[in-house]
Amino acid sequence: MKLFNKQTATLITAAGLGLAAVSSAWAAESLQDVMKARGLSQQDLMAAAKTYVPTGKRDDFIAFSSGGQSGQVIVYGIPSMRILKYIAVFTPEPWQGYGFDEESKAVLKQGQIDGKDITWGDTHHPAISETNGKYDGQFLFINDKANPRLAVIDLRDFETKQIVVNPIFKSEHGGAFVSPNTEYIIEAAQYASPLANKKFVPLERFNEEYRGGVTYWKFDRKEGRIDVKNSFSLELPPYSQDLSDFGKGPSDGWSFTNSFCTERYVGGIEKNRPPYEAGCSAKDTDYMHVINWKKAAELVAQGKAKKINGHNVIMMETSIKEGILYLVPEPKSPHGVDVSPDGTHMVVSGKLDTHVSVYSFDKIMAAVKAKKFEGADPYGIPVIAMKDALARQVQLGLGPLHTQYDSKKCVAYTSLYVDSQVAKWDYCEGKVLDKLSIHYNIGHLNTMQGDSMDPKGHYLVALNKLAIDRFNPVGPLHPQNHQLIDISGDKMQLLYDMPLPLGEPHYMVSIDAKLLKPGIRYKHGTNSRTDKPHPGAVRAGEEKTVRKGNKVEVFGTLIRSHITPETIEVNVGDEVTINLTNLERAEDETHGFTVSTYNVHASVEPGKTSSVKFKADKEGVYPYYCTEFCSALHLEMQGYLLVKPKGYKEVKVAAAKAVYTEDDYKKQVKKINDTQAVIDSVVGFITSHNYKDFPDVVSLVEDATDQLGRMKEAKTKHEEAAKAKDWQNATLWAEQVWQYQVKAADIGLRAKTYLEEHGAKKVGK
Ligand code: K7E
Ligand code: CUA
Repeated sequence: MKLFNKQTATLITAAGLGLAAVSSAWAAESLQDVMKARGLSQQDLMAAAKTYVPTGKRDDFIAFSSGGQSGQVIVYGIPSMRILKYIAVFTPEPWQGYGFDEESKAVLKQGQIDGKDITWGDTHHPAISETNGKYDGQFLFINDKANPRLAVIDLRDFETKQIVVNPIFKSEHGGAFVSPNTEYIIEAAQYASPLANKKFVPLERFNEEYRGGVTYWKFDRKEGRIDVKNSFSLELPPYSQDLSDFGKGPSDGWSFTNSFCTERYVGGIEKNRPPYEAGCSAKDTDYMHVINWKKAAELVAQGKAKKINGHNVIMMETSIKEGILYLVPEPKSPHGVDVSPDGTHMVVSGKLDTHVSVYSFDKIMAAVKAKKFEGADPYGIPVIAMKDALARQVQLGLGPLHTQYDSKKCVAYTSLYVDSQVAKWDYCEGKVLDKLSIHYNIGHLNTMQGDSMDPKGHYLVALNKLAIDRFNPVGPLHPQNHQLIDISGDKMQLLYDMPLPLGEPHYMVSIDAKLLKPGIRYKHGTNSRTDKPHPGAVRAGEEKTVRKGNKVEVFGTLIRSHITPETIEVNVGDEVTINLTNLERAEDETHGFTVSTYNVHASVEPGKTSSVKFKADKEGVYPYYCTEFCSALHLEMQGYLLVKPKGYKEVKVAAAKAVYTEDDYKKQVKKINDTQAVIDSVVGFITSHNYKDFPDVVSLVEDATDQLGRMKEAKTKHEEAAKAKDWQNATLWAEQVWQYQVKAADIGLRAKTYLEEHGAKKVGK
């Protein structure tokens, strides 16, 4: 092949040559040399081998970690611990256009509280949707503790689709956790407050008027959205409801929420009272709430709920009368309540106790059935005696917090915050199997799919609170430390430290990568935040600008390497909306869009339509451009917004002088012919193979055909101009033909490489 010019040459090199030099240099060193030079032990090497994912290969599991105060979700691969994405949830995220385009602003707006924007979140617990208690890879949910909200993320495109605000809480912690068929997503209050919260209530009225609760958000799987109207809550005492979990298998229909500060202590060092910490841990026990949520849902359907702030709330009185709410004592300041994969046991840790308590669902149900209670709490909720609910208690160490399960029967892992250890133990026999020190104070931990009915074992990630001296120092604020641990053998083995520089990730969930099937493009003209056709979408050739009064609406398109329209002319004071549809079909052909100084940005993936809106409040010249390096001519993907002053009169400007000659034109034509030869050879390769068996290649071929289709008009124009000896226009239109060719060749080469790498077969004519 002989083309050509710089761009195509670069494409061809990238497509396959130029690797030979690297591989020979690699072979000259021995493994021993590297170990010596880098001071690595055999064990280090083993750990590296267990985590290294070679170039081009993928991870076995995908982790969704809470991004803590960043209000985002971090997606990374296991075992490589490579970060793949930050999903924007409660906080604006410029790359994805989140909070900078109109579609995502509408999602963030759903999260307003009392009419105020809240542009951050304290995310704690992500949850993957389940079918029959097993992960189905369809949706992800995450809570915001600070401003009681819950978000829905669709795993078809990893985008946040909905934010709901809790109508009766002022904080929430025990969410998100899903019921075995994702009928409901649970959210439990943390810090009690008056439910209606319409008026001031003094702390002295805490016991009487402050309340906790749990909310069951109804999830409409078909719509992929929370059904706010059919959601409900249970009013609970002003204990600090903490974490929750849903029953499954035999315990399906029930949910469990632990609590602390059942002392109902309200602090007040200002009034010379002992501080919160002292008052909130004075008693030896707190309460686990045991709730029959299926029956609660029926009560709501029967109209037995009260409306508070327009939301269904089952009051304590009703819950007690109908027998859907019970309490079980749990050791001092508990944390975490984790239902075993078979649904038979609930494990609660005592932060200030060295034990974990394993409760038996059967025993609790037997006590409920026999109405065997040791008494009632101050609100009249029946209390089941600890001994009538406990299967066993196991001494694990200091500061147990959270528990996860292995694929091996009866094996659980519990984080020990104070000891900075992970304890592996048998919850059926009640014995410790192994302990591993980690760095440093561990909060949550996660085993692969370890909170579903189908745990996979293999790895455990310790989500550590403090990194202290583990990484290169970056100032007083340190990253968080996620440590990867091999749990496939009898002894746990520490494999890898990953610094996470994005808020304090409390909890993380992980899923077998095979269960995720995200799309690579949208149906033409989709609003990705509503999953519906975007009213601003147009097809190629339909682009237009519409003015109504002082409102200007642009209906444009994006395709390598062109923004249509190329100029937008408005008058100062106009309200401008720019809708852009990405016409590409090829995988990963995203275009970005911004207009200088108007604080707008959109990330427009293939098929998506996004819009940005602003007031053109100052006359002047504002370049707009594509922000994503999308092709060799990405920098040329540009245009101008021209904001004209009031009363501006068009002035005649002399046309630019011709600079191109007949010679230039002839050179262009030669270049076109040479390039066409390359395109023909690539097309020959593709069509002589079974490319139709590869949907990704079919998309690329469609894109290339698009580009070549656009060539015809430019070709006619350069030929006509040449006939008229207008060498200026002839040369420029010929250049445009070549531009289309280059783009088609770029796409064609990508298709060819794909076919070669995926073992496409030759087909007979
Ligand atoms: Cu233990 Cu919010 Cu789940 Cu933090 S919580 S660790
Ligand atoms: Cu499109 Cu850069």
